[in-house]
Amino acid sequence: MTSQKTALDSHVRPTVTTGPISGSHKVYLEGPDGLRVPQRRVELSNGEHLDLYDTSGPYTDESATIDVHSGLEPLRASWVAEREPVNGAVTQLAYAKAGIITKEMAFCALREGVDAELVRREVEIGRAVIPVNRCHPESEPAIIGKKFLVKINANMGNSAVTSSIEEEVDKMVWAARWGADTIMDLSTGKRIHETREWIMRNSPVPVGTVPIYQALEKVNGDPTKLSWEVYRDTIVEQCEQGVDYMTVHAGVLLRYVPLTAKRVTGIVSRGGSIMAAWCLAHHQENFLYTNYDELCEILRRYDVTFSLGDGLRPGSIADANDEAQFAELRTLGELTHRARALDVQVMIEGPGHVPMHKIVENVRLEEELCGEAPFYTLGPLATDIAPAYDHITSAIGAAQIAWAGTAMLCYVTPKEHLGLPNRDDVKTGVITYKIAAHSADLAKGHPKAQERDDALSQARFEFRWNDQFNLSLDPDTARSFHDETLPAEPAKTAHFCSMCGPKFCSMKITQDVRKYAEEHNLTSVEAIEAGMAEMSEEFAAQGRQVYLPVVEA
Ligand code: IRN
Ligand code: FE2
Repeated sequence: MTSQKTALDSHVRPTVTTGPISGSHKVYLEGPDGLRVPQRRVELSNGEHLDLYDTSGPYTDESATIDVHSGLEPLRASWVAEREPVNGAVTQLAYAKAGIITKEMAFCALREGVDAELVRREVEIGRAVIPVNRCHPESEPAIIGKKFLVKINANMGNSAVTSSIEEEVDKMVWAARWGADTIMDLSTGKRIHETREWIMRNSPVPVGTVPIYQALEKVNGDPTKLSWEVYRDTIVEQCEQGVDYMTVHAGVLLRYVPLTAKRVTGIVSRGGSIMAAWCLAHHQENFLYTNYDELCEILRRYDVTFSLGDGLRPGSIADANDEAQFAELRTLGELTHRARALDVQVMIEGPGHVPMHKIVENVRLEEELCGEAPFYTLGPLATDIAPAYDHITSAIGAAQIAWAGTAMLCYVTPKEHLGLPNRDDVKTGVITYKIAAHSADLAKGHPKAQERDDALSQARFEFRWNDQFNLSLDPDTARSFHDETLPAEPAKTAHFCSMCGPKFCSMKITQDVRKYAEEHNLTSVEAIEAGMAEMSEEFAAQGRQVYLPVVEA
């Protein structure tokens, strides 16, 4: 398994965004064995600072030289090279089972602020995965599991009708900058291999793909022409390039396809519909299912993580939690246990479109059937009625499903159901999903999550406007909204904003109450009472009139 890297074409000239995010700079948390975990330090105007989990890679490090034509430094190359296999396997799962804490595990532990033994243990029992293909040494390891910070994935990739390699590389760097923990290259158009090579060599985050898309391209888009051989060659090609996790729709069994006949939206998964078409045309069992052991063997050699696809996920509120969906989930459970026995890491993909009252059942069933393998869901959209706002309809479901135990959320952009997302849509999708993920982290009581809320709230209360912007998920937009009405520099310390103006700012009034209390040696409640007594005396002195008499002109 010698990875022969295709040289990156010099005719392709992507421009990627570099430089720190406003108000912050890169620092490294030093760990044992020379481990350096990147963090983003937000410097505050009161002399304090806050260090944040950072997915942006070297692009936000001012001291790093970025050359997209040679790609990122292969950080993990020596970690991979110096490691002996255990029981013939080189996967994080095999090492975890053998009681070994790998550098990747130690890195994740430092990154999450938890004990390395917890990381090892969660990987061992399959409740967490670390998607790190040996051929993607440029990546900074991240752990996906319910005991850790909720992760988000950003999809990108060209289609037959739109986008170029330049745009997709730019989107990848852009998504990582705003907080995408992984990205998926879902290219289906021209130059799929080359686009992926560019993304792999420059991506600091794990990269996922859906290999059936490229396999279909190889048979000129006719699903009935697909075969295990074409698929197998595609998988090997992608493993060699360094893809860290792969969506595999092996649970779409022939006998489940009729269960979708009466659905409002049938089969909405691209991969699911391709496999269903193949099964029906040949009247044979899904070749991903019948060749599953060999598939496991291949993924195991590279430590590629399975993302078992939800080919029969509901595509509408009407179809949520139906027989087809749960039949497939049961098969995914069987496949999870088979992969784990072969030391291959597994995540499970989930819906889709689900109304709020049916969300928790999805998590409960997934955990029961799939031995708590990390759940990775696409939203779900909590309602179907808002195309153009589906980042929001889906973030409502995403926050809830993450709170219930989903480990990673696949973002949905405002273009969902309408078109290919552009760079602005990518940012909107990422920020929206950071909100959902972080809200779940808070609700789950993650020890570090609330630090950021508290720091931001404190800054807001103390009218440290720049600190408030810099602590936010999107400092640039927060600042520009503020500056729309109060652009002058003194407004950055003013004790009000243009929403309520100086007289009606509740925070200013609270501060005045506290100040009055302090000056008069009262508690705040007494201060309010005392202040009211003063006011009522004034009122009485004015003759107790609520409305002032109209002065005739
Ligand atoms: C995530 C959870 N369920 C589906 N997804 C993502 O949907 C999957 O990871 C991939 O990025 C995308 C398209 O999958 P289909 O439509 O081929 O199933
Ligand atoms: Fe949909």
